[in-house]
Amino acid sequence: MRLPGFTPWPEEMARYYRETGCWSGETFGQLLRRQAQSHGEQIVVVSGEQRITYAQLDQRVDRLASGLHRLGIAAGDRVIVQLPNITAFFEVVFALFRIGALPVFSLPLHRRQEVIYFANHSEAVAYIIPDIEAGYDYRTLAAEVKAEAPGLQHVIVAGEPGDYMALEELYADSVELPEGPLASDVAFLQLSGGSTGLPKLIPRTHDDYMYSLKASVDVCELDEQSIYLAVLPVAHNYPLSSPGVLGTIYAGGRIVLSRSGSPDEAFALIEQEKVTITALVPPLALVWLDAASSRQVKLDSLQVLQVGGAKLGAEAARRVKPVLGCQLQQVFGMAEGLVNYTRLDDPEEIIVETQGKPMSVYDEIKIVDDEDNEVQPGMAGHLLARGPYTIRGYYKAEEHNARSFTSDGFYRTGDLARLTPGGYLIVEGRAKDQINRGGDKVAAEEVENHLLAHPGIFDAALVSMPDEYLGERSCAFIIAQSGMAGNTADVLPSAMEIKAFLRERGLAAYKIPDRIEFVDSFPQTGVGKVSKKALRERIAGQQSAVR
Ligand code: OOB
Repeated sequence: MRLPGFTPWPEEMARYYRETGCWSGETFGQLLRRQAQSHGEQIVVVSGEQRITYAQLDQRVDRLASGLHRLGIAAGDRVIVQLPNITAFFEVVFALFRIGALPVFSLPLHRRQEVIYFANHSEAVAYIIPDIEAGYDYRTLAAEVKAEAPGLQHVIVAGEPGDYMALEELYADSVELPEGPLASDVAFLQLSGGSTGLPKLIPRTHDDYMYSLKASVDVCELDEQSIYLAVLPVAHNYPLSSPGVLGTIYAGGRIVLSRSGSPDEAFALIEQEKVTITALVPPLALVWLDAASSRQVKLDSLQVLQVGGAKLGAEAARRVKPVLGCQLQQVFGMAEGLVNYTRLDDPEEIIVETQGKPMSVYDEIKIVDDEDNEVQPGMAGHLLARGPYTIRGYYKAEEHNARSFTSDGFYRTGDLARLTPGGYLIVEGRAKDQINRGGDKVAAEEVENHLLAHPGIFDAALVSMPDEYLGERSCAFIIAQSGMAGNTADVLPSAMEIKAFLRERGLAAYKIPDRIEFVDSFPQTGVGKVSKKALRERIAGQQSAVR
Protein backbone atom coordinates (compact mmCIF):
# COMPACT_ATOMS: atom_id res chain seq x y z
CA MET A 1 0.00 0.00 0.00
CA ARG A 2 1.58 3.24 -1.14
CA LEU A 3 1.47 5.83 1.65
CA PRO A 4 0.46 9.25 0.35
CA GLY A 5 3.18 11.79 1.12
CA PHE A 6 5.99 9.22 0.76
CA THR A 7 8.76 9.79 -1.81
CA PRO A 8 9.96 6.38 -3.05
CA TRP A 9 13.37 5.65 -4.54
CA PRO A 10 13.45 5.97 -8.32
CA GLU A 11 12.43 2.68 -9.92
CA GLU A 12 15.87 1.88 -11.35
CA MET A 13 17.52 2.42 -7.95
CA ALA A 14 14.91 0.23 -6.25
CA ARG A 15 15.62 -2.48 -8.83
CA TYR A 16 19.37 -2.11 -8.25
CA TYR A 17 19.01 -2.39 -4.45
CA ARG A 18 16.89 -5.50 -4.92
CA GLU A 19 19.27 -7.09 -7.42
CA THR A 20 22.28 -6.45 -5.21
CA GLY A 21 20.46 -8.09 -2.31
CA CYS A 22 20.36 -4.97 -0.15
CA TRP A 23 16.61 -5.12 -0.07
CA SER A 24 15.68 -8.66 0.89
CA GLY A 25 11.90 -8.42 0.59
CA GLU A 26 11.34 -9.45 4.22
CA THR A 27 9.05 -7.43 6.50
CA PHE A 28 9.51 -6.95 10.25
CA GLY A 29 6.52 -9.15 10.99
CA GLN A 30 8.15 -11.94 8.98
CA LEU A 31 11.54 -11.37 10.62
CA LEU A 32 10.11 -12.00 14.07
CA ARG A 33 8.29 -15.13 12.86
CA ARG A 34 11.52 -16.48 11.32
CA GLN A 35 13.48 -15.81 14.50
CA ALA A 36 10.75 -17.44 16.61
CA GLN A 37 11.01 -20.52 14.41
CA SER A 38 14.79 -20.79 14.59
CA HIS A 39 15.47 -19.38 18.10
CA GLY A 40 12.09 -19.98 19.75
CA GLU A 41 13.30 -20.95 23.21
CA GLN A 42 15.96 -18.26 23.48
CA ILE A 43 15.35 -15.17 25.57
CA VAL A 44 14.73 -12.07 23.48
CA VAL A 45 13.85 -9.42 26.08
CA VAL A 46 14.84 -9.05 29.72
CA SER A 47 13.02 -6.31 31.61
CA GLY A 48 13.34 -6.37 35.39
CA GLU A 49 12.13 -9.78 36.53
CA GLN A 50 10.46 -10.44 33.22
CA ARG A 51 12.17 -12.61 30.60
CA ILE A 52 10.44 -13.58 27.40
CA THR A 53 11.53 -15.88 24.60
CA TYR A 54 11.34 -15.31 20.86
CA ALA A 55 8.44 -17.79 20.68
CA GLN A 56 6.53 -16.03 23.46
CA LEU A 57 7.09 -12.62 21.90
CA ASP A 58 5.90 -13.92 18.54
CA GLN A 59 2.73 -15.36 20.08
CA ARG A 60 1.98 -12.22 22.10
CA VAL A 61 2.49 -10.16 18.95
CA ASP A 62 -0.01 -12.33 17.06
CA ARG A 63 -2.57 -11.93 19.84
CA LEU A 64 -2.07 -8.20 20.07
CA ALA A 65 -2.22 -7.85 16.29
CA SER A 66 -5.55 -9.68 16.44
CA GLY A 67 -6.85 -7.33 19.13
CA LEU A 68 -5.73 -4.23 17.26
CA HIS A 69 -7.31 -5.58 14.08
CA ARG A 70 -10.58 -6.21 15.92
CA LEU A 71 -10.42 -2.65 17.24
CA GLY A 72 -10.42 -1.50 13.65
CA ILE A 73 -6.76 -0.58 13.24
CA ALA A 74 -5.91 -1.43 9.67
CA ALA A 75 -3.04 -1.49 7.20
CA GLY A 76 -1.74 2.00 6.54
CA ASP A 77 -3.19 3.50 9.75
CA ARG A 78 -0.80 5.60 11.81
CA VAL A 79 -0.44 4.96 15.54
CA ILE A 80 1.64 7.15 17.85
CA VAL A 81 3.81 4.99 20.07
CA GLN A 82 5.23 6.83 23.07
CA LEU A 83 6.53 4.05 25.26
CA PRO A 84 9.59 3.82 27.50
CA ASN A 85 12.00 0.88 27.57
CA ILE A 86 9.48 -1.82 28.47
CA THR A 87 8.60 -5.17 26.90
CA ALA A 88 5.28 -3.79 25.65
CA PHE A 89 7.22 -1.58 23.23
CA PHE A 90 8.23 -4.65 21.24
CA GLU A 91 4.82 -6.27 21.38
CA VAL A 92 3.17 -3.08 20.19
CA VAL A 93 5.52 -2.24 17.33
CA PHE A 94 5.70 -5.79 15.97
CA ALA A 95 1.91 -6.14 16.21
CA LEU A 96 1.55 -2.92 14.23
CA PHE A 97 4.15 -4.11 11.71
CA ARG A 98 2.28 -7.38 11.28
CA ILE A 99 -0.99 -5.70 10.39
CA GLY A 100 0.77 -3.07 8.30
CA ALA A 101 -0.18 -0.17 10.58
CA LEU A 102 2.57 2.40 11.04
CA PRO A 103 4.08 3.29 14.41
CA VAL A 104 4.83 7.02 14.67
CA PHE A 105 7.70 7.04 17.12
CA SER A 106 7.53 9.64 19.85
CA LEU A 107 10.10 9.98 22.64
CA PRO A 108 9.09 9.73 26.31
CA LEU A 109 10.19 13.36 26.82
CA HIS A 110 7.77 14.71 24.22
CA ARG A 111 4.88 16.72 25.54
CA ARG A 112 1.65 18.30 24.28
CA GLN A 113 3.16 20.41 21.50
CA GLU A 114 5.10 17.58 19.94
CA VAL A 115 2.47 14.87 20.29
CA ILE A 116 -0.42 17.01 19.03
CA TYR A 117 1.64 17.89 15.99
CA PHE A 118 2.51 14.24 15.29
CA ALA A 119 -1.12 13.24 15.74
CA ASN A 120 -2.48 15.83 13.37
CA HIS A 121 0.31 15.74 10.81
CA SER A 122 0.27 11.95 10.56
CA GLU A 123 -3.53 11.76 10.99
CA ALA A 124 -2.98 9.12 13.64
CA VAL A 125 -5.95 7.02 14.74
CA ALA A 126 -4.48 5.78 18.01
CA TYR A 127 -1.99 6.80 20.68
CA ILE A 128 -0.22 4.26 22.90
CA ILE A 129 1.29 5.38 26.21
CA PRO A 130 2.48 4.08 29.56
CA ASP A 131 0.46 5.02 32.66
CA ILE A 132 3.05 6.76 34.82
CA GLU A 133 6.69 6.78 33.92
CA ALA A 134 9.52 8.67 35.60
CA GLY A 135 6.92 10.40 37.77
CA TYR A 136 4.93 11.70 34.81
CA ASP A 137 1.33 10.73 34.12
CA TYR A 138 0.91 10.16 30.39
CA ARG A 139 -2.86 9.81 30.74
CA THR A 140 -3.05 13.52 31.58
CA LEU A 141 -1.00 14.24 28.49
CA ALA A 142 -3.35 12.03 26.45
CA ALA A 143 -6.37 14.05 27.60
CA GLU A 144 -4.71 17.25 26.39
CA VAL A 145 -3.67 15.66 23.12
CA LYS A 146 -7.14 14.23 22.48
CA ALA A 147 -8.72 17.64 22.91
CA GLU A 148 -6.57 19.01 20.09
CA ALA A 149 -6.32 16.01 17.81
CA PRO A 150 -9.85 15.16 16.68
CA GLY A 151 -8.73 12.28 14.47
CA LEU A 152 -7.42 10.29 17.41
CA GLN A 153 -9.94 7.53 18.10
CA HIS A 154 -8.14 5.41 20.68
CA VAL A 155 -5.82 5.99 23.59
CA ILE A 156 -4.29 2.72 24.73
CA VAL A 157 -2.40 2.46 28.01
CA ALA A 158 0.31 -0.04 28.89
CA GLY A 159 -0.54 -0.26 32.60
CA GLU A 160 -3.41 1.25 34.59
CA PRO A 161 -5.73 2.63 31.92
CA GLY A 162 -7.62 5.30 33.88
CA ASP A 163 -10.25 6.65 31.46
CA TYR A 164 -8.74 4.82 28.51
CA MET A 165 -8.30 1.33 27.14
CA ALA A 166 -5.86 -1.13 28.68
CA LEU A 167 -3.31 -2.56 26.28
CA GLU A 168 -3.50 -5.84 28.19
CA GLU A 169 -7.15 -6.26 27.19
CA LEU A 170 -6.27 -6.21 23.53
CA TYR A 171 -4.39 -9.51 23.62
CA ALA A 172 -7.13 -11.51 21.95
CA ASP A 173 -7.30 -15.06 20.64
CA SER A 174 -5.27 -15.05 17.45
CA VAL A 175 -7.45 -14.64 14.43
CA GLU A 176 -6.70 -14.89 10.75
CA LEU A 177 -5.26 -11.50 9.85
CA PRO A 178 -5.51 -9.82 6.46
CA GLU A 179 -2.45 -10.21 4.29
CA GLY A 180 0.50 -8.31 5.77
CA PRO A 181 2.33 -5.38 4.21
CA LEU A 182 4.87 -5.56 1.41
CA ALA A 183 8.54 -5.02 2.23
CA SER A 184 8.50 -2.00 -0.08
CA ASP A 185 5.79 -0.38 2.07
CA VAL A 186 6.54 2.27 4.66
CA ALA A 187 6.93 0.46 7.99
CA PHE A 188 6.86 3.45 10.35
CA LEU A 189 7.43 7.17 10.71
CA GLN A 190 10.56 8.16 12.59
CA LEU A 191 11.35 11.57 13.99
CA SER A 192 13.79 14.03 12.58
CA GLY A 193 15.95 16.17 14.86
CA GLY A 194 14.62 19.02 12.78
CA SER A 195 15.90 22.43 11.89
CA THR A 196 12.67 24.14 10.86
CA GLY A 197 9.62 25.50 12.63
CA LEU A 198 7.78 22.20 12.60
CA PRO A 199 9.24 18.74 13.25
CA LYS A 200 9.56 16.43 10.26
CA LEU A 201 8.50 12.82 10.02
CA ILE A 202 10.69 10.28 8.29
CA PRO A 203 9.10 7.41 6.38
CA ARG A 204 11.20 4.22 6.52
CA THR A 205 10.28 1.10 4.57
CA HIS A 206 10.67 -2.49 5.74
CA ASP A 207 13.19 -3.03 2.94
CA ASP A 208 15.41 -0.08 3.68
CA TYR A 209 15.36 -0.36 7.47
CA MET A 210 15.92 -4.12 7.40
CA TYR A 211 18.99 -3.49 5.27
CA SER A 212 20.26 -0.93 7.78
CA LEU A 213 19.93 -3.62 10.47
CA LYS A 214 21.77 -6.19 8.39
CA ALA A 215 24.64 -3.82 7.61
CA SER A 216 24.82 -2.65 11.27
CA VAL A 217 24.82 -6.23 12.56
CA ASP A 218 27.68 -7.08 10.17
CA VAL A 219 29.81 -4.07 11.13
CA CYS A 220 29.12 -4.39 14.86
CA GLU A 221 29.64 -8.17 14.73
CA LEU A 222 26.42 -9.04 16.52
CA ASP A 223 25.30 -12.67 16.73
CA GLU A 224 23.16 -15.01 18.85
CA GLN A 225 25.57 -14.58 21.74
CA SER A 226 25.17 -10.77 21.79
CA ILE A 227 23.43 -9.18 24.74
CA TYR A 228 22.47 -5.56 24.03
CA LEU A 229 21.69 -3.22 26.90
CA ALA A 230 19.19 -0.50 25.90
CA VAL A 231 19.66 2.55 28.09
CA LEU A 232 18.69 5.28 25.61
CA PRO A 233 14.96 5.49 24.75
CA VAL A 234 14.44 2.64 22.28
CA ALA A 235 12.17 4.60 19.95
CA HIS A 236 15.15 6.71 18.86
CA ASN A 237 16.79 5.57 15.66
CA TYR A 238 20.18 4.98 17.28
CA PRO A 239 19.20 2.46 20.02
CA LEU A 240 16.46 1.16 17.72
CA SER A 241 18.61 0.21 14.77
CA SER A 242 22.31 0.99 15.01
CA PRO A 243 22.32 -1.97 15.58
CA GLY A 244 20.18 -1.37 18.64
CA VAL A 245 17.27 -3.48 19.75
CA LEU A 246 15.99 -4.36 16.28
CA GLY A 247 19.51 -5.27 15.14
CA THR A 248 19.75 -7.56 18.16
CA ILE A 249 16.54 -9.30 17.10
CA TYR A 250 17.89 -9.51 13.54
CA ALA A 251 21.00 -11.25 14.93
CA GLY A 252 19.01 -13.57 17.23
CA GLY A 253 20.56 -12.01 20.34
CA ARG A 254 19.14 -10.80 23.63
CA ILE A 255 17.91 -7.34 24.67
CA VAL A 256 18.22 -6.12 28.25
CA LEU A 257 16.09 -3.07 29.01
CA SER A 258 17.17 -0.34 31.38
CA ARG A 259 14.75 2.40 32.43
CA SER A 260 17.53 4.93 32.94
CA GLY A 261 21.11 5.54 31.92
CA SER A 262 22.37 5.86 35.46
CA PRO A 263 25.54 3.90 36.18
CA ASP A 264 23.88 2.43 39.28
CA GLU A 265 21.21 0.69 37.26
CA ALA A 266 23.22 0.05 34.11
CA PHE A 267 26.40 -1.31 35.73
CA ALA A 268 24.36 -3.75 37.81
CA LEU A 269 22.52 -4.93 34.69
CA ILE A 270 25.76 -5.35 32.75
CA GLU A 271 27.15 -7.50 35.52
CA GLN A 272 24.03 -9.58 36.16
CA GLU A 273 22.98 -10.10 32.57
CA LYS A 274 26.49 -10.35 31.06
CA VAL A 275 25.81 -7.55 28.61
CA THR A 276 28.19 -7.50 25.63
CA ILE A 277 27.30 -4.20 23.95
CA THR A 278 25.52 -0.96 24.75
CA ALA A 279 25.04 2.49 23.25
CA LEU A 280 25.33 5.92 24.85
CA VAL A 281 25.33 9.59 23.96
CA PRO A 282 28.50 11.54 24.92
CA PRO A 283 27.21 13.13 28.18
CA LEU A 284 26.18 9.72 29.51
CA ALA A 285 29.52 8.25 28.45
CA LEU A 286 31.21 10.95 30.57
CA VAL A 287 29.05 10.03 33.56
CA TRP A 288 29.91 6.35 33.12
CA LEU A 289 33.61 7.12 32.82
CA ASP A 290 33.54 9.13 36.04
CA ALA A 291 31.48 6.54 37.88
CA ALA A 292 33.73 3.68 36.76
CA SER A 293 36.89 5.54 37.75
CA SER A 294 35.65 6.19 41.27
CA ARG A 295 34.39 2.74 42.17
CA GLN A 296 35.14 -0.93 41.73
CA VAL A 297 33.12 -2.18 38.80
CA LYS A 298 33.29 -5.44 36.99
CA LEU A 299 32.12 -4.92 33.48
CA ASP A 300 34.05 -7.93 32.16
CA SER A 301 31.37 -9.07 29.74
CA LEU A 302 31.15 -5.67 28.01
CA GLN A 303 32.97 -5.84 24.69
CA VAL A 304 31.75 -2.73 22.90
CA LEU A 305 30.64 0.69 24.06
CA GLN A 306 29.02 2.68 21.28
CA VAL A 307 28.97 6.45 21.58
CA GLY A 308 27.09 8.64 19.13
CA GLY A 309 24.29 11.12 18.55
CA ALA A 310 26.65 14.02 19.16
CA LYS A 311 30.38 14.45 18.87
CA LEU A 312 32.51 12.68 21.45
CA GLY A 313 35.64 14.60 22.41
CA ALA A 314 38.90 12.77 21.66
CA GLU A 315 40.03 13.02 25.28
CA ALA A 316 36.95 11.24 26.59
CA ALA A 317 37.20 8.76 23.73
CA ARG A 318 40.73 7.87 24.77
CA ARG A 319 39.60 7.02 28.31
CA VAL A 320 36.99 4.43 27.32
CA LYS A 321 39.26 1.43 26.92
CA PRO A 322 41.46 1.91 30.01
CA VAL A 323 38.54 2.85 32.30
CA LEU A 324 35.73 0.59 31.10
CA GLY A 325 37.87 -2.17 29.62
CA CYS A 326 35.97 -2.40 26.34
CA GLN A 327 36.32 -1.25 22.77
CA LEU A 328 34.87 2.13 21.85
CA GLN A 329 32.81 2.44 18.70
CA GLN A 330 31.87 5.90 17.47
CA VAL A 331 28.50 6.11 15.73
CA PHE A 332 27.57 9.04 13.54
CA GLY A 333 24.09 8.50 12.21
CA MET A 334 20.79 10.16 11.49
CA ALA A 335 17.17 9.05 11.48
CA GLU A 336 17.04 9.97 7.77
CA GLY A 337 19.40 7.10 7.01
CA LEU A 338 23.20 7.21 6.69
CA VAL A 339 25.02 5.62 9.61
CA ASN A 340 28.80 5.66 10.04
CA TYR A 341 30.75 3.48 12.43
CA THR A 342 34.36 3.12 13.42
CA ARG A 343 35.22 -0.56 12.94
CA LEU A 344 35.98 -2.75 15.94
CA ASP A 345 39.47 -3.57 14.61
CA ASP A 346 40.38 -0.03 13.53
CA PRO A 347 43.57 1.45 14.93
CA GLU A 348 43.15 3.43 18.15
CA GLU A 349 43.72 6.78 16.41
CA ILE A 350 40.83 6.22 14.00
CA ILE A 351 38.49 5.09 16.77
CA VAL A 352 39.33 8.08 18.92
CA GLU A 353 39.64 10.81 16.31
CA THR A 354 36.96 10.04 13.71
CA GLN A 355 33.22 9.49 13.60
CA GLY A 356 33.59 6.38 11.47
CA LYS A 357 32.84 5.57 7.85
CA PRO A 358 29.60 4.62 6.10
CA MET A 359 28.43 1.17 7.09
CA SER A 360 27.58 0.03 3.56
CA VAL A 361 29.54 -0.05 0.31
CA TYR A 362 26.29 1.11 -1.31
CA ASP A 363 26.30 4.36 0.67
CA GLU A 364 27.28 7.33 -1.47
CA ILE A 365 28.60 10.38 0.32
CA LYS A 366 29.92 13.71 -0.94
CA ILE A 367 31.46 16.73 0.74
CA VAL A 368 30.45 19.90 -1.11
CA ASP A 369 30.79 23.68 -0.87
CA ASP A 370 27.91 26.16 -0.72
CA GLU A 371 27.39 25.76 -4.49
CA ASP A 372 27.19 21.96 -4.29
CA ASN A 373 30.64 21.52 -5.87
CA GLU A 374 32.78 18.80 -4.34
CA VAL A 375 35.56 20.24 -2.21
CA GLN A 376 39.23 19.29 -2.46
CA PRO A 377 39.99 15.97 -0.74
CA GLY A 378 40.38 16.46 3.00
CA MET A 379 38.65 19.85 3.09
CA ALA A 380 35.56 20.43 5.21
CA GLY A 381 32.18 21.02 3.61
CA HIS A 382 28.52 20.02 3.62
CA LEU A 383 27.93 16.30 3.91
CA LEU A 384 25.48 14.82 1.39
CA ALA A 385 24.28 11.23 1.46
CA ARG A 386 22.37 8.81 -0.75
CA GLY A 387 21.93 5.06 -0.59
CA PRO A 388 19.80 1.99 0.05
CA TYR A 389 18.60 3.16 3.46
CA THR A 390 18.70 6.96 3.18
CA ILE A 391 15.31 8.53 2.55
CA ARG A 392 14.43 10.46 -0.59
CA GLY A 393 11.97 12.79 1.13
CA TYR A 394 10.29 13.63 4.42
CA TYR A 395 6.66 12.64 4.92
CA LYS A 396 4.24 15.21 3.45
CA ALA A 397 6.82 18.00 3.20
CA GLU A 398 7.16 18.80 -0.49
CA GLU A 399 8.43 22.32 -0.11
CA HIS A 400 10.95 21.39 2.54
CA ASN A 401 12.07 18.38 0.49
CA ALA A 402 13.06 20.64 -2.37
CA ARG A 403 15.61 22.23 -0.03
CA SER A 404 16.68 19.13 1.90
CA PHE A 405 17.53 16.97 -1.11
CA THR A 406 19.57 17.64 -4.24
CA SER A 407 17.92 17.15 -7.61
CA ASP A 408 19.72 13.81 -7.90
CA GLY A 409 18.39 12.58 -4.58
CA PHE A 410 21.21 13.24 -2.11
CA TYR A 411 20.04 14.11 1.41
CA ARG A 412 21.56 17.33 2.74
CA THR A 413 22.55 16.22 6.22
CA GLY A 414 23.23 19.77 7.43
CA ASP A 415 26.46 18.50 8.95
CA LEU A 416 29.88 19.93 8.13
CA ALA A 417 32.47 17.21 7.81
CA ARG A 418 35.74 16.25 6.19
CA LEU A 419 37.01 12.94 4.92
CA THR A 420 40.32 11.41 5.95
CA PRO A 421 42.41 9.75 3.22
CA GLY A 422 41.10 6.41 4.52
CA GLY A 423 37.49 7.48 3.92
CA TYR A 424 36.58 8.19 7.55
CA LEU A 425 34.44 11.18 8.48
CA ILE A 426 35.34 13.84 10.99
CA VAL A 427 32.36 15.99 11.97
CA GLU A 428 33.48 19.63 12.06
CA GLY A 429 30.21 21.34 12.85
CA ARG A 430 26.74 21.98 11.55
CA ALA A 431 25.20 24.25 8.95
CA LYS A 432 21.62 23.46 9.98
CA ASP A 433 19.96 25.73 12.51
CA GLN A 434 19.84 23.12 15.23
CA ILE A 435 21.27 22.75 18.72
CA ASN A 436 22.59 19.32 19.68
CA ARG A 437 22.10 19.14 23.40
CA GLY A 438 24.08 16.01 24.15
CA GLY A 439 22.22 14.05 21.47
CA ASP A 440 18.83 15.70 21.99
CA LYS A 441 18.18 17.82 18.92
CA VAL A 442 16.54 21.23 19.22
CA ALA A 443 15.36 23.06 16.09
CA ALA A 444 16.04 26.75 16.73
CA GLU A 445 13.11 27.96 14.64
CA GLU A 446 10.62 25.75 16.46
CA VAL A 447 11.57 27.23 19.84
CA GLU A 448 11.76 30.77 18.42
CA ASN A 449 8.17 30.42 17.19
CA HIS A 450 7.03 29.49 20.67
CA LEU A 451 8.94 32.41 22.17
CA LEU A 452 7.30 34.79 19.70
CA ALA A 453 3.91 33.71 21.00
CA HIS A 454 4.74 35.48 24.29
CA PRO A 455 3.10 38.93 24.33
CA GLY A 456 6.18 40.53 25.90
CA ILE A 457 8.59 39.26 23.24
CA PHE A 458 9.25 41.19 20.06
CA ASP A 459 11.92 38.96 18.54
CA ALA A 460 13.90 35.87 19.52
CA ALA A 461 16.97 33.99 18.29
CA LEU A 462 18.07 30.66 19.72
CA VAL A 463 21.74 29.68 19.45
CA SER A 464 24.05 27.09 20.95
CA MET A 465 26.58 27.82 23.64
CA PRO A 466 29.47 25.50 24.42
CA ASP A 467 29.00 23.23 27.40
CA GLU A 468 31.53 20.91 28.96
CA TYR A 469 29.02 18.22 29.78
CA LEU A 470 26.35 18.34 27.06
CA GLY A 471 28.64 19.66 24.33
CA GLU A 472 26.10 22.40 23.67
CA ARG A 473 23.29 24.08 25.52
CA SER A 474 20.82 26.61 24.19
CA CYS A 475 20.71 30.35 24.72
CA ALA A 476 17.75 32.49 23.66
CA PHE A 477 18.51 36.09 22.80
CA ILE A 478 15.35 38.11 23.26
CA ILE A 479 14.25 41.58 22.24
CA ALA A 480 11.33 42.63 24.41
CA GLN A 481 8.28 44.35 22.92
CA SER A 482 9.02 48.04 22.36
CA GLY A 483 8.17 50.06 25.39
CA MET A 484 9.23 47.19 27.56
CA ALA A 485 12.97 47.03 26.99
CA GLY A 486 14.78 49.41 29.24
CA ASN A 487 11.55 49.95 31.11
CA THR A 488 10.86 49.02 34.68
CA ALA A 489 11.85 45.47 35.52
CA ASP A 490 8.30 44.41 36.32
CA VAL A 491 7.12 44.94 32.74
CA LEU A 492 9.95 43.04 31.15
CA PRO A 493 9.22 39.32 31.20
CA SER A 494 11.75 37.58 33.38
CA ALA A 495 13.81 34.62 32.21
CA MET A 496 11.98 32.42 34.70
CA GLU A 497 8.62 33.55 33.43
CA ILE A 498 9.60 32.86 29.83
CA LYS A 499 10.74 29.36 30.67
CA ALA A 500 7.52 28.73 32.58
CA PHE A 501 5.58 30.07 29.60
CA LEU A 502 7.24 27.55 27.27
CA ARG A 503 6.73 24.72 29.72
CA GLU A 504 3.04 25.59 30.06
CA ARG A 505 2.70 25.54 26.29
CA GLY A 506 3.69 21.88 26.55
CA LEU A 507 7.12 21.91 24.97
CA ALA A 508 9.54 19.05 25.73
CA ALA A 509 11.84 20.08 28.58
CA TYR A 510 15.06 19.70 26.57
CA LYS A 511 13.83 22.42 24.19
CA ILE A 512 13.43 25.05 26.94
CA PRO A 513 16.35 27.51 26.58
CA ASP A 514 19.08 26.94 29.16
CA ARG A 515 19.84 30.62 29.27
CA ILE A 516 18.00 33.79 28.28
CA GLU A 517 19.73 37.04 27.35
CA PHE A 518 17.83 40.27 26.79
CA VAL A 519 19.19 42.56 24.08
CA ASP A 520 18.03 45.71 22.30
CA SER A 521 18.86 44.47 18.83
CA PHE A 522 20.45 41.52 17.00
CA PRO A 523 23.74 41.72 15.15
CA GLN A 524 23.13 41.41 11.41
CA THR A 525 24.84 39.73 8.51
CA GLY A 526 25.77 41.64 5.34
CA VAL A 527 22.31 41.03 3.90
CA GLY A 528 20.50 42.03 7.04
CA LYS A 529 19.70 38.60 8.48
CA VAL A 530 20.19 37.87 12.17
CA SER A 531 23.81 36.82 12.57
CA LYS A 532 23.59 33.72 14.71
CA LYS A 533 27.33 33.34 14.33
CA ALA A 534 27.84 36.70 16.07
CA LEU A 535 25.32 35.72 18.78
CA ARG A 536 27.10 32.41 19.35
CA GLU A 537 30.41 34.23 19.64
CA ARG A 538 28.92 36.74 22.04
CA ILE A 539 27.54 34.13 24.42
CA ALA A 540 30.67 31.98 24.23
CA GLY A 541 32.73 35.12 25.03
CA GLN A 542 30.50 35.95 28.00
CA GLN A 543 30.85 32.40 29.28
CA SER A 544 34.65 32.38 29.10
CA ALA A 545 34.73 35.82 30.75
CA VAL A 546 32.99 34.48 33.85
CA ARG A 547 35.27 31.46 34.13
C1 OOB B 1 21.18 10.32 15.59
O1 OOB B 1 20.09 10.65 14.84
P1 OOB B 1 19.30 12.04 14.88
O2 OOB B 1 18.37 11.97 13.74
O3 OOB B 1 18.76 12.27 16.25
O4 OOB B 1 20.37 13.18 14.67
C2 OOB B 1 21.22 13.22 13.54
C3 OOB B 1 22.26 14.30 13.72
C4 OOB B 1 23.33 14.27 12.67
O5 OOB B 1 22.93 14.88 11.47
C5 OOB B 1 24.43 15.03 13.38
O6 OOB B 1 24.18 16.41 13.34
C6 OOB B 1 24.29 14.57 14.82
O7 OOB B 1 22.95 14.15 14.94
N1 OOB B 1 25.18 13.44 15.15
C7 OOB B 1 26.50 13.54 15.41
C8 OOB B 1 26.94 12.23 15.73
N2 OOB B 1 25.87 11.39 15.64
C9 OOB B 1 24.81 12.16 15.28
N3 OOB B 1 27.34 14.58 15.38
C10 OOB B 1 28.65 14.34 15.69
N4 OOB B 1 29.13 13.12 16.01
C11 OOB B 1 28.33 12.04 16.04
N5 OOB B 1 28.83 10.83 16.36
O8 OOB B 1 21.70 11.07 16.38
C12 OOB B 1 21.73 8.94 15.35
C13 OOB B 1 21.04 8.05 14.55
C14 OOB B 1 21.55 6.77 14.33
C15 OOB B 1 22.74 6.41 14.94
C16 OOB B 1 23.42 7.30 15.73
C17 OOB B 1 22.92 8.58 15.95
